[in-house]
Amino acid sequence: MPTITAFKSSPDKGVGLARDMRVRWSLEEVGQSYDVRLVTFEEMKQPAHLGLQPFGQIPTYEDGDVALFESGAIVLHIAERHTGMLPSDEAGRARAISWMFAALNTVEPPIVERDYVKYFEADKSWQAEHLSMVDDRIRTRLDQLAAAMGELIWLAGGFSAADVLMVHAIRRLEGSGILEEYPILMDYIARAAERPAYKRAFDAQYEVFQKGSSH
Ligand code: GTB
Repeated sequence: MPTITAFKSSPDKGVGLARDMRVRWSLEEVGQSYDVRLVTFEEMKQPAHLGLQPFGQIPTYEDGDVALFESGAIVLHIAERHTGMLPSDEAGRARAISWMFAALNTVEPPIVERDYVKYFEADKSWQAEHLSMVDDRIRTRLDQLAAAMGELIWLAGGFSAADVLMVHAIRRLEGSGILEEYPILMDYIARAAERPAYKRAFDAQYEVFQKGSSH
């Protein structure tokens, strides 16, 4: 049974924005049970964890001889070893993997940048200007993503690992007001959140927050 790592005390307060959520969701989609090792910020910077995750972050994934870091690599590993998260034909699979990389390399970066500007540049006189520039870059990507989705239900034919990564990446914009400009993407997130596997993953990470805040 694989073991993953997650925040002992998630800064997102259980809303499921930390990247263990995409790993939990993938494991739930394929029906693979898993253990979770909760780590503190201090533990993540210690040699034991750095041996697994050189950047001192969560999530990680261990299963027998296999030790992985980077949520995208973990989701791909899970998708490749089970059915149901990647198309079975070569062309469809390649297309879905392209969308996985697009989520991580093209759509997610300005979204993550937004959080840095918001939280780490709060004392800078140019914060508002920088935030507006980053928001424009985000809108460019969301315009393109919404156009590509059009009438599609999922990004690559049926539901796939690409949807796990894309939905989770854009969910990080919740609360910014930007997502509401994109009904196509709001519907996409709502569809994903209705999936039983998503709900189980969400509940599991929420339970960590609840237990942590009850003592
Ligand atoms: N590229 C890596 C991956 O995809 O696995 C990035 C992993 C990563 O950023 N991990 C974060 C982490 O461990 C947690 S998920 N940070 C601690 C550190 O770097 O010291 C990012 C995250 C954190 C918090 C919220 N939040 O509070 O809303 C959302 C997302």
